[in-house]
Amino acid sequence: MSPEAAPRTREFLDEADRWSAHNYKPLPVVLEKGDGVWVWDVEGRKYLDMLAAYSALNQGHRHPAILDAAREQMEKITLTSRAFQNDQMGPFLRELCQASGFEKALPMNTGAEAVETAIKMVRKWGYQVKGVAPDQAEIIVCTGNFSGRTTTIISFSSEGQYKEGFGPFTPGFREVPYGDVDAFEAAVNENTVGFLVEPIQGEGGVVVPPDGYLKKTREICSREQVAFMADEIQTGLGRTGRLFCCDWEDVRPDVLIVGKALGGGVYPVSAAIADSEYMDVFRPGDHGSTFGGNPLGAAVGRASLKVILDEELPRKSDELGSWFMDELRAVDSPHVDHVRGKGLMIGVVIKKSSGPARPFCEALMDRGILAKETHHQVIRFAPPLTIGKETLEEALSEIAPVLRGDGVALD
Ligand code: IF1
Repeated sequence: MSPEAAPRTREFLDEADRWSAHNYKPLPVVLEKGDGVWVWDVEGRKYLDMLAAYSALNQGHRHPAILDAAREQMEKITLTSRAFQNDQMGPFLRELCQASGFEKALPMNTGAEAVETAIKMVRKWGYQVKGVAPDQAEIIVCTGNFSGRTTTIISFSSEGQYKEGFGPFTPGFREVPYGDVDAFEAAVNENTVGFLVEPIQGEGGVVVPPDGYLKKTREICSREQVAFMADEIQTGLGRTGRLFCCDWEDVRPDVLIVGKALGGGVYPVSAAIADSEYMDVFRPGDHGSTFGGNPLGAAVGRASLKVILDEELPRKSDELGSWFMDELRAVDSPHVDHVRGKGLMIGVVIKKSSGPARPFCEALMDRGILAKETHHQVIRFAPPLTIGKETLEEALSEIAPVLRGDGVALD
């Protein structure tokens, strides 16, 4: 029950509590409308969305160009399955490959499906091209990784809760500390086919690796014939101030994995992107998905990518993010340990002595700011990249007192 909530909110909270699995602990706010960077709850209260659905809303809520593309496509055809071709998938994949600089893409729906696609592709490449012995392929992953919730993906999670009760696990993954080049180099062996890495760890707590980490591990991958697999599902498509986070170190992955904002907050769209050397291991019937490459998702994907490029969202993220992080660092707070991130992918780390980040998020909600904690101590700020500086300035006037403890139920 939610006794303290307003009547309509309480009604919705209780209904969801009764009928939904309890696989989340969401903030007690029930949203019914979104527009740009703003959302409204069922009480008519307005909030600034500083989470953007974990970077699936880089273009903001209900971007008109993306909605128009969805409406137009819905008047024509929405789903064909891959048993037949459609007139949207080819153009979508061409535009996606041209924007990212790769030869081919395999369209899927959720991020996890694109990660699974990349894992299967690189394993098969390892056997057919690199010559690894059958079923011996290893993919190196990092402590603190998050790449989705499927059984294979949580098999290499370092977070106990994500694995607990879900075994037995998929073998063939080797974990190394994130950011440690020597540990990565030492883990490479003749069976290593891939290195799956987030250029910045999102769920891990907005963890930025040391400068040069991506470049040095990329060089080792090239030397050792290991596929560099960048999970840019959260960091990609402008979030960190470049089109892709790997661009910060001029690193070109062998496999680029995208999702979230590729669907513009309207429809699940993801893809694994690579050159033919990798992509051509797939033969008809090897892999697929009922909805992957569907015309509605492809039309939405085209519009979503176009908005990111036409509105220069990577540049805006870089400029606004730098300014916003400086402002957050300037807040004199006894509770903030440090601020980290790139572009508008920002984490404010709360000192352990001040308790978890959750009460700060609850106090922010009371002031009309929706943000989410990650890994207990980190408040994640990741608004739509369409946000204006004035809006962020207004937000700061609410965020600063909360960071100083105003209205926060400290332990
Ligand atoms: C949840 C986290 C974020 C991702 C990266 C792949 C995926 C994700 C880097 C899988 C998805 C989502 C999943 C969602 C909450 C959210 C999340 F807190 F779980 F970890 F963003 F940080 N790679 N992240 O961040 O994509 O299959 O979900 O489309 O599962 O709770 P998906």
